[in-house]
Amino acid sequence: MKKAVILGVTGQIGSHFADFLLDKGLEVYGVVRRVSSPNYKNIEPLLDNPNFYIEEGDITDLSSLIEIFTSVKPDYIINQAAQSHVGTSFKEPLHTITTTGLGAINIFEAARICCPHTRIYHASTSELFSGLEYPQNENTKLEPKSPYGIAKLLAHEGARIYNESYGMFICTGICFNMEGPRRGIEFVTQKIVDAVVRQVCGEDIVLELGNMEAKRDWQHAKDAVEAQWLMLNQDTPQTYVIASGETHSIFEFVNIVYAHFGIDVIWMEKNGYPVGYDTDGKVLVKSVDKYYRANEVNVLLGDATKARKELNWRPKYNFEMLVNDMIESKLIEYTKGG
Ligand code: G4F
Repeated sequence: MKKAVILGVTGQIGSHFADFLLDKGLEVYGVVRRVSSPNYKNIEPLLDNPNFYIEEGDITDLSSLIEIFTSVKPDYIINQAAQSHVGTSFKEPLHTITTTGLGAINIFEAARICCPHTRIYHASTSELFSGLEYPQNENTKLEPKSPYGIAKLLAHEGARIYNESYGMFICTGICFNMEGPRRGIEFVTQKIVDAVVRQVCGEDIVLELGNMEAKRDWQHAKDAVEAQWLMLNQDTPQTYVIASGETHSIFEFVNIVYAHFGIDVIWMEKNGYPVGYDTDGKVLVKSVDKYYRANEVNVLLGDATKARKELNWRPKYNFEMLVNDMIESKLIEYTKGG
């Protein structure tokens, strides 16, 4: 039985990866950081699976990684662990660089010491790009605009250097935004879906957002995981852009979610910020200063031609299916028990 260690197993992508590998018949070791209130929501159904094991460790602690890799002897290491919120990275730059950047180097270093032949997947990101030129592919200039982007650039280049210097197998996915029902509420798609469903269920709240003009290439998390697995099983470690090839603004996303419930949003400007009203003049959504970032990647639009050709990767979800999946899951969550 092949074994995989997943760093960041409790997060959206880590938990989907665990499901995927268990379905493929692998033994999965999920690494979990010790915290006083653990959040196992995404992996709850796996806790009774005889092929799923929890290991306590932290990517910022090299010795914990060495211990895990030495005892498990994994065939695959999947790195999905990070401080992954771009907005937070402006407030906590050093923490972000330590976890997201140096944490990845710790993983490569621990693997070099304990299991240099293990295949590693490293989660890179479209936040490496400036967003000034698009569509973006593997040859687009890397020019991050946030502390998160710098941290990911360190890790991205680290992967290349460990491959070149030690002949390791670290493949890298430059993944564009990955969404779905397990997406954390602090990310914009889930924040929008959550608020709109609450409003539709009768809660008297206003959805507060930041910059609604930014455009993102949103894809389903499950599709991205499939591409990541295909990369891990190539002959050589490569870098691939993984994206849907469509881009939509935050405005569009908001309008589509309301439209799902037959609600037309009427947009106006108040004190220089957009405000969205329903047809009775009630405020549904507004843009507020506190959610704007110090710097922003304005347009992300990925060109995944290389992945489509070399990995024969074909996403199963289009944009509409992704939005519907998120709305339907949220409706089930909020209407359970009335
Ligand atoms: O959902 P977001 O926070 O995702 P962002 O910043 O694009 O980053 C995500 O995708 C990256 C890949 O491209 C990952 F590397 C990263 O880890 C993460 O998963 O924000 C999307 C957009 C931004 O332009 C942001 O400024 O939405 C805008 N936005 C507007 N109002 C907001 C809000 N974002 C958040 N989180 N919350 C708001 O209220």
